[in-house]
Amino acid sequence: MSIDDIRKAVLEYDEETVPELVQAEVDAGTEVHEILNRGLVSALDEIGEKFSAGTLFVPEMLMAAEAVQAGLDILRPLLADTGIKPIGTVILGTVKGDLHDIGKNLVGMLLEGAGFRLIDLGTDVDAEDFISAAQENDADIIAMSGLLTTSMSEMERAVTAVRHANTGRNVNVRVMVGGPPVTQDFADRIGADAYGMDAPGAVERARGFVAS
Ligand code: B12
Repeated sequence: MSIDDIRKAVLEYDEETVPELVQAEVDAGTEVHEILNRGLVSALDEIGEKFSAGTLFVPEMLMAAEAVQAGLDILRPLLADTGIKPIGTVILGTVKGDLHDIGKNLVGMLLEGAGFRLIDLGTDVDAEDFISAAQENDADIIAMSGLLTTSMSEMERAVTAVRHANTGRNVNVRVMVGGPPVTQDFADRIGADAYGMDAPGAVERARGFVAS
C-alpha cells in the first residue's frame, strides 16, 4: 500500500476505497500534506489533463472530485483542529458562475487550522453576498476562489464591489484571491489586496493581514 494507490483509486473513481486508503496512510504516520498533494491533488491534475485532451468528460471529472472529497473528509480534522481563540474572521467563497470547490475547501481547512473563524459561503457566490457576510460578521478578510477563465471577470467585478463598499459603506475588509487562472499580476490589476498561490499561501497572507 502506498500514496500512489490513493492516486490510482481516485483515477478509478473509487469513492469507497479512497477514504480507506487515506486513513491507512494517516495511521502509518505519513505526512498529511504528502497524502494531499501526491495522492489526491495529483490525481485531479491528471484528470484535468485528460479532460483537456478529450479522453474523459464532465461526469468522470465529477466522480473523481467526489472520490477526492471523500478522502478530504478523513484529512479535515487533521488540517483544521481548532479550539483556540480566533485570530480573525474570513469570508470564503467561489465567485459567481463557478462551481469548483475542492481548492476553496482546502484553503478553508487550513485557515481554520491556523485559528481563523471561517464563514464559507460555498460556490457561485455573488459580490453582494460576500459584502453583506463581511458586514454581518465584522470580517477581516474576504477570500475569493475561481477556477474558470470565464470567472475572472466576475472576480474583478466582485473585488471592485468590495473596494467600493469599503469606502462608501464603511466596510473594512481586505480581499484575497486565488485559483489556477489567478496570478499576482492579475490580482494587482483588479485591485485585490493579496494573492495566494495555494492553501498554505492563503494562510500566510491572511496572517499578515491580522498582524498588521
Ligand atoms: C474537479 C473538476 C471539476 C468538478 C468540480 C467539482 C468540485 N466539487 O469542485 C466539476 C465536474 C463539477 C467541474 C465542472 C466544470 N469544469 Co472543471 N475541473 C475540475 C478539475 C479536474 C480539478 C479542480 C480541482 O479541484 N483541483 C484541485 C484543487 C486542490 O486545486 P485548486 O482548485 O487549484 O486550488 C488550489 C489553488 O488554486 C489555491 N486556491 C484555490 N482557491 C483559492 C482561493 C484563495 C483566496 C487562495 C489564496 C488560494 C486558492 O489553493 C488550492 C489548494 O492549494 C480541474 C482540472 C485541474 N487540474 O485543476 C478542471 C477544470 C478547472 N474545469 C474546467 C472546466 C472547463 C469545467 C467545465 C466548464 C466543464 C463543462 N464543460 O461543463 C465545468 C464548469 C462548471 C462551473 N460552472 O463551475 C477547466 C477550466 C478551464 C479554464 N481555464 O477555464 C479545467 C482546468 C479542466 C481543463 N483542463 O480543461 N470541474
